[in-house]
Amino acid sequence: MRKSIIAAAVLAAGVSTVVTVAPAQAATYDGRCDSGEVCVYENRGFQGGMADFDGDVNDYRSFSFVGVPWVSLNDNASSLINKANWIPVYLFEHANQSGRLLTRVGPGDVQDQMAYDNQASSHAFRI
Ligand SMILES: [Ca+2]
Ligand SMILES: [Ca+2]
Repeated sequence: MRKSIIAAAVLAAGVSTVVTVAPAQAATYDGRCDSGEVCVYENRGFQGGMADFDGDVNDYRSFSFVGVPWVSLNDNASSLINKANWIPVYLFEHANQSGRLLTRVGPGDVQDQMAYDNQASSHAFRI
C-alpha cells in the first residue's frame, strides 16, 4: 500500500513537471505569436504572412513566412511584435547581424517598420 502511494506521488510529481514545462516550450516557427518570441510580419500593420522565433536568426534567406506560399523573409519584413518581455530585439540590414542596425524593438513592444520596410536580413536578441 505504502509503495503504491509513493508511486502515485512520484507519478503526480512527474505529471506536474510536464505541465509546468509545457508553456515554456511554445513552439517556435509555428505561425502563432507566443510569449517569448519575436514575430515578423510580411506586411505593415501586422498583416500577411508571419514567422515567429524564440531566438536569433542569422540569415532571413533561410526562412519563409509560415502558413502562406513560400515567400522569403529576407528583405520582406514590414512589421513585428517582440513578445519577449525581458529583452529587446534588433534588426539588421544584412545576414549575421551585419550592415546597418535598422531598428530596436523593446521588450513587449510592437513596431510598424515604416522607415525600414523590406530591408531586414537578420535579427538578434540583445540586452
Ligand atoms: Ca509560436
Ligand atoms: Ca513586406
